[in-house]
Amino acid sequence: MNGAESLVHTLLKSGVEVCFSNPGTSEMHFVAALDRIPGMRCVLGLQENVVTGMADGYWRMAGKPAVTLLHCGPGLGNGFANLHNARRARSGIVNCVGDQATYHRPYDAPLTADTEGVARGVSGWMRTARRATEVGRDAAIAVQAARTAPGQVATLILPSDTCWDDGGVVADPLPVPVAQPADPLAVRNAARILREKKNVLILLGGPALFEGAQAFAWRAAQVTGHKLMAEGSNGRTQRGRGRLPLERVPYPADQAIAALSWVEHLILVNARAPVGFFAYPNMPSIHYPASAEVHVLTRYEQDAEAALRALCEELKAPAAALPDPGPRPEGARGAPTPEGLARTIASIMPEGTVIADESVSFGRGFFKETHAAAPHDWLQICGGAIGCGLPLATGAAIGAGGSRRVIGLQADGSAMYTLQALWTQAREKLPVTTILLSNRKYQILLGEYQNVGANPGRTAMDMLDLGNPDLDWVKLANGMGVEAAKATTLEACGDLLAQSFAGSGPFLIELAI
Ligand SMILES: Cc1ncc(C[n+]2csc(CCOP(=O)(O)OP(=O)(O)O)c2C)c(N)n1
Repeated sequence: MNGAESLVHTLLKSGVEVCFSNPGTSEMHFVAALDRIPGMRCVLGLQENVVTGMADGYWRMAGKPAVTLLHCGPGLGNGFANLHNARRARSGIVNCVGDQATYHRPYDAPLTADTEGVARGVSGWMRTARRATEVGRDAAIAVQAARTAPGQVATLILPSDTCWDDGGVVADPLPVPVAQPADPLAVRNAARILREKKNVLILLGGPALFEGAQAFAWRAAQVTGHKLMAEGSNGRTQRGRGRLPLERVPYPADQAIAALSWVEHLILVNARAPVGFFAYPNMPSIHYPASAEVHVLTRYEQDAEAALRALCEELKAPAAALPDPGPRPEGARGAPTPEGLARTIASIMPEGTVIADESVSFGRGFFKETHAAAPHDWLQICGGAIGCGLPLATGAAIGAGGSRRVIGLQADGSAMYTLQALWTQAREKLPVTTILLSNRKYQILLGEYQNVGANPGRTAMDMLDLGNPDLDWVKLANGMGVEAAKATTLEACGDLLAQSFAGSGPFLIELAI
């Protein structure tokens, strides 16, 4: 058995079933091993940032890692932005990068690069395999690292001779470390703050946004009369009927500061105290009042639901029915508005829909209008590196088992970074409906430009406008094997959504906004 075969056997034995790949010469033995050993679903991405984004989406829905197959430092570099987004979403990925053979590295051949240096910026765990006999062991440790709560990018760099040399040994799966229980002192402290103080905000992030944890958070908030909110960007929020109608910390700095201005105590549950995405002149970096006290109920690696349950016990909080979000919205008509589009989606999306949201500036009104939709999952871009949405939707469709409809809410500028993901959707026949929000601008940056008091002139406009030539998304999608149509009204968009739900494969709606 060679190293590559021991790698594949070990990954399979450790429960890794999907490989998102974009291979090169140094990975040919890995590819050959995948060909010989049955059991791994291999999904090709036509650019590495598609591969890494798919692996992120897969984890968010499957709750277990996929393996990537990337080519050398430059391939890893291409996949960096979506590994960054995955790191911010706290997604687990076994990130395998083939590299120059150990003895070839000193010759400084063209594809030789500082692969470890690139990996360091996004990896919670990293190792370069040294010899074939150790690759199985290294792979088992990588899976364990990827699955260690809350989840992390575990990069295993594989010099090609560690894959082709004989002597591979299959390693047994290592135990998955469970999320740590909350500190009882932190639970008692949170209970005391909630009982004794006023103007307390419980801020939820990570798995605290799953259904079970939400119910306990609601009980604790209800019995003490305090408020709950979600972080601004979240990996996966369970929403819709039967879940909490949570609002998120707004993205624009002024709105976030206003929304949090009343807070005197902030209790964090797998969340971070809100700070600005960016600094702005004369704006504070932190978005909650500087005088507010910050308390940690759980850190990222701790069990949010267990902590919130313990908090309810400490508070003797009785069971409480979740607030009624009202009737399911009706579809809207006419020119697209954020609220109207959200209502249209909410009116028809099936139970179990997964939303992959990279809607950027158009999406800010979506959340409020979808609380009364059928139960669904909402995935956001967490690291701000645009080009996440299409791959995320693709990986999520696979991670969700292939039968749940995924709706991509996709801004056009961001889509252009990783549009190759559409090809993978077509090849894998995935149930993904992309609503391509075509404003032919970098609208958010136009807003930022105007915020500094300037009006964009010709040169600025050339950097913020996507027209001239206009992108034709129907042709782009068709060219990659995805059915597509244009819509200019919400009723047309609703009809196309319904049509796509009736099919089993991908569909793209170019919605002029
Ligand atoms: C990797 C990366 N490159 C560049 C940016 C800077 N950036 C932020 S938003 C944006 C434009 C987004 O345009 P679009 O996706 O069309 O959304 P819109 O602003 O029109 O809503 C750019 C270029 C970024 N955030 N990440």
